[in-house]
Amino acid sequence: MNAYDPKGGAETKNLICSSCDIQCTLHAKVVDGQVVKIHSSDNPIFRDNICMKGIYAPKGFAHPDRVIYPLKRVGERGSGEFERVTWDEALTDIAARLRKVIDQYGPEAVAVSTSDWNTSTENGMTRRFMNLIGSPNYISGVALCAGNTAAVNRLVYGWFPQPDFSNTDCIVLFGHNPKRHSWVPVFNAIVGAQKRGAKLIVLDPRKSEMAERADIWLPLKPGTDAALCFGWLNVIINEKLYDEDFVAKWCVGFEELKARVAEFPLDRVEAITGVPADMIIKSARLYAEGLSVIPWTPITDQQRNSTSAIRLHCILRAICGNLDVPGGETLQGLNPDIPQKSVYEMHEALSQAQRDKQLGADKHPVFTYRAMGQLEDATERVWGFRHINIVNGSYMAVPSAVFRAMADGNPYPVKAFLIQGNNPLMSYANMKLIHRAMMNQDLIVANEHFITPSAQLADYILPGDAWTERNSLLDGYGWSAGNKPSQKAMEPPGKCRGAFEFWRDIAHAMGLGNHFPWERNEDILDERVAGVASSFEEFAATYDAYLTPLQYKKYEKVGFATRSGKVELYSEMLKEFGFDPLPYWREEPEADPAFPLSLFMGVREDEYFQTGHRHIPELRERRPEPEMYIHPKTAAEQGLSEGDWVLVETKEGGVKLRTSFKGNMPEGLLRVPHGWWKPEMARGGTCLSGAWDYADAQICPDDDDYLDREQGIPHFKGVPCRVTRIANPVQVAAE
Ligand SMILES: Nc1nc2c(c(=O)[nH]1)N[C@H]1C(S)=C(S)[C@@H](COP(=O)(O)OP(=O)(O)OC[C@H]3O[C@@H](n4cnc5c(=O)[nH]c(N)nc54)[C@H](O)[C@@H]3O)O[C@H]1N2
Ligand SMILES: Nc1nc2c(c(=O)[nH]1)N[C@H]1C(S)=C(S)[C@@H](COP(=O)(O)OP(=O)(O)OC[C@H]3O[C@@H](n4cnc5c(=O)[nH]c(N)nc54)[C@H](O)[C@@H]3O)O[C@H]1N2
Ligand code: SF4
Ligand SMILES: [Mo]
Repeated sequence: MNAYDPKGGAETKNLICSSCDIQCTLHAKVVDGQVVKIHSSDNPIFRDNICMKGIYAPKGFAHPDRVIYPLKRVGERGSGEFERVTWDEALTDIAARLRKVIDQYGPEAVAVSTSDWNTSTENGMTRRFMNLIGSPNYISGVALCAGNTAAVNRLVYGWFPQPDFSNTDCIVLFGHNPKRHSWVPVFNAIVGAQKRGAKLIVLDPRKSEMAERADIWLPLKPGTDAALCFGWLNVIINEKLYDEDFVAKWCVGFEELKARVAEFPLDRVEAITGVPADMIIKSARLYAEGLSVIPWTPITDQQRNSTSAIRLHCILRAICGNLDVPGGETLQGLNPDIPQKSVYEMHEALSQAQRDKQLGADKHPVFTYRAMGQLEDATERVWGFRHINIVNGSYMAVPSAVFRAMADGNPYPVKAFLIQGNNPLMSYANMKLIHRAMMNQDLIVANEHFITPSAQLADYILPGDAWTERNSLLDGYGWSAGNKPSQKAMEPPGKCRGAFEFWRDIAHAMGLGNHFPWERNEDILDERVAGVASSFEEFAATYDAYLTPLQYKKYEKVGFATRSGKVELYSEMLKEFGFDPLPYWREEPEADPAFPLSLFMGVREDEYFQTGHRHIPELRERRPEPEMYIHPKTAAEQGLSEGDWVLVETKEGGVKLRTSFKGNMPEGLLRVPHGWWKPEMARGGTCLSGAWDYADAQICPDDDDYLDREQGIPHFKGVPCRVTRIANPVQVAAE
């Protein structure tokens, strides 16, 4: 390969980074068919949006451990040993084994787990395949992230809104803490808004980077966000700071809400959250004073009170007049010119009988077909299409229910598990259960870049292409109406193929090829942009982003996409499902003296995205080990010194971490990082490349006390725990 010559000989391509899920527009310098450098876009809108994960991405893609040929398991499941096979051999066997599972147990015995990045590149083919075979059992990491938030927002006002950072007066971050190397575009948008004079309110138990920048920091106890919202509503309703006209015309259930809010006098809220009443009053007034935004946050989609907390955010937005106005939060709907990927998902092909089998929907219906199906008439009326799937978070099965069915066959067996670029063993709660579930499968296929702990349990590992190696069209997760093209900058190595090809090829091998008529990924992309360009190539050469002007207050013409056509402060649908129709506060389970401390899973690592990237030396040397953050005083009480290795245990299990003193942590609270394993450690067996030592999923409980009632997603914020000093863990090296 030639050295990179900045003066000439290089080609520049416009790409969207998928090394995390925020989709920065970047440039790639290509020399002799290889990406030699990633740098920021010269478009002034995107110029500052880049982080170290994007910059080092080509190093990761060129890593010698990358899987570039299809691999087939040899030896026992979980031995971690594989041999090279051809795509044809793999696909023929996979199709035959899927057929066998379907014949024996029914199509619902096939489950799929995917992830955030994948939504940007598969053009709806994942759900299309599942709907055509007849399986409703799709799960995704987004069930613990923006996906479930999107579904709850749809219940309240029919869409998942986007904050208008450019025009707002006030930004409220419920824990959410974007940084210079974490969700950079959001960080830059907030910093830009502050420069313009917008105020910032941060709610965080820890004095985070964003809390440092805030006008008001509310140091609430972990897991108490919903209670804090009740405090704000109390002030806003009592002081009549809400938009009375909007509430009268466009909301149902205000009187009932008012009665519920009256159950939360500020002394009660102060007792639950630990935030002084005068701070609650001051911040509530600031929120209600002008136009304000509550950007999406993962903090409230990972709590036992998630559904209530997310609904309370929605209610605050609605009654304070922030919905679908400039400076508030916009309900963008579909782009009128470019069909989004939901259109390709073919949810209409799945029969009601198969929808009814979706795992977990009986107990926790909110993001499943059971609840989302009830919005279809309204969705069609308002948005012109029935089966909208925002952030891939609608029509999902409940992950813990799927793993139980995989492990124990209850209520019916799930025996084949297709994984697309997700590390499911480590990306949900209760890793022991997930491990048991995976060990009980007849077929596991992992479409991956690396032999992750999950892939180590697979029958086949099929090599995926990377974002520098494919053309794709990103439609803002179907959440915003903008579309961004990403140009292929180089050929994938070895036999790597894209997510589209993965589903297309499995579908063809199973005789479903007539529903997958596109020969190449680019054929679908051409089709999608046909309304605005003669080909995807032309589209990508013309637009950095394709946007149409936003229209505000669309509800005045078409209403909201809910059953009542209004904002549902009170939900008849939830009542019919047997839940409280209003948001409520659910107390923590009784304290157990064996677990005197508390922890939360979170604070993303700047260097890595979720469970990925630990193999890139330039990033790993910056953060070699998983770190438990602890206040020095709590550490002293526990007899710990900086750098000590500890076992942090919940009632579910233990995880090994290195102690790191942080003065900005509250006393008694520990931070556990998400997603640690060590690619350099031994594969398979009882090591699974360190997943059994370091992965947080081992200590995340998923019993009823720790699952949100309406959605069944786990509680990560404020889990009782204890900490014990241990010897430095032994690192079993890979051969
Ligand atoms: N226990 C626990 N679970 C969690 C969380 C937590 O904090 N704790 N966080 C939750 C949150 S917020 C989220 S967003 C989800 C995230 O869940 P995911 O989005 O699944 O994220 P990752 O763990 O990064 O797994 C992605 C996998 O895809 C592979 N990959 C990356 N790019 C490509 C590609 O282009 N092609 C192919 N074929 N593979 C690719 C990577 O190697 C990696 O193994 O996890 C959720 N789950
Ligand atoms: N570099 C990098 N960037 C990333 C990611 C990554 O893995 N690496 N992941 C991306 C993804 S998928 C996501 S979801 C986001 C997540 O990123 P963020 O939204 O920033 O979430 P976290 O970093 O987990 O935690 C943010 C803050 O929540 C606080 N917190 C903990 N418990 C509570 C609580 O109960 N209530 C409140 N109000 N605050 C609490 C923590 O102290 C912390 O300061 O980051 C994205 N950006
Ligand atoms: S923040 Fe970093 S990793 Fe995420 S999309 Fe932007 S450049 Fe890529
Ligand atoms: Mo996330």
